[in-house]
Amino acid sequence: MEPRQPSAMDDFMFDLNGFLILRNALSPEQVDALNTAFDNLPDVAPMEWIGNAQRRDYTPETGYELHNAIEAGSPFEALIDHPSWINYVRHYCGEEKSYVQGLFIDESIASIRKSGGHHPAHSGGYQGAMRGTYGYKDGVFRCGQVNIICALTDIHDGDGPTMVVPGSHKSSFPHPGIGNYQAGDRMDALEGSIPALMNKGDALLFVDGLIHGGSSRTKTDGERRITIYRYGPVWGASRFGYGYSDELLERVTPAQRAILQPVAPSRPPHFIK
Ligand SMILES: O=C(O)CCC(=O)C(=O)O
Repeated sequence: MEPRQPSAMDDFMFDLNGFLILRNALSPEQVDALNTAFDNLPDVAPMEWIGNAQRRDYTPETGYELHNAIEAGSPFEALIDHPSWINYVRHYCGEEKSYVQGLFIDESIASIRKSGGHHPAHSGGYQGAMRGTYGYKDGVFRCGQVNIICALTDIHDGDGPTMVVPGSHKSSFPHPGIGNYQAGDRMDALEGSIPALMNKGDALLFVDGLIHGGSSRTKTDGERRITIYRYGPVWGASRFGYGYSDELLERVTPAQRAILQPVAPSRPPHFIK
């Protein structure tokens, strides 16, 4: 598959709203492979490890969140530089036309949400961390972090869609409806927010500085399944300190390795064991 390229309309809408929905980003075969991988994930307790991936739920309400999911098998590895979005994230947060151009993935998550779960509202331009900042200047994008959320199940009303407040990546004021993250404000009725409704295989791309969160999953049966990959510039570091195993780094393609480990350690020969 030829990599998709961001169009002039994509750039316009991303700048305006802070997000895009990439329809049919994953093929039906990739969706099936990821769902099979999800089926086989052991139901470990929070903070337990599965190989080099760790269950680390953001809050008790988010439900099962497996971090460093890239280490959970080949269907997750295939997402590292997926042709449906790799040129988008390079364009928006890859420090194009600079001396440090390139990408790094600092978080990769497999998320399973059951009835009642949600992810609290957070982010926004007001006092936003540089890590998630939105930037465009002198003809280049300079975002700190761009996320790709892939829907592996249909995510319609009641399924707990991710919600965003369009344009809030540039807001100069705090949203009066959001307290602090730990207070767990729900996205559901947040003024100005809209749901990102997706069919399985679609992907939501957004700058992390956009107000966002996961609305309440009101359906009582089934589960919502997504992957979340957070891309940033090559000089970024893993938020929770996860690293990649030597086996993974040796197995992936050179292009994928350049994303997982863009800056290999430089050491004099006598340091190398
Ligand atoms: O679970 C969701 O729908 C949103 C996830 C989210 O807000 C995040 O990972 O920052």
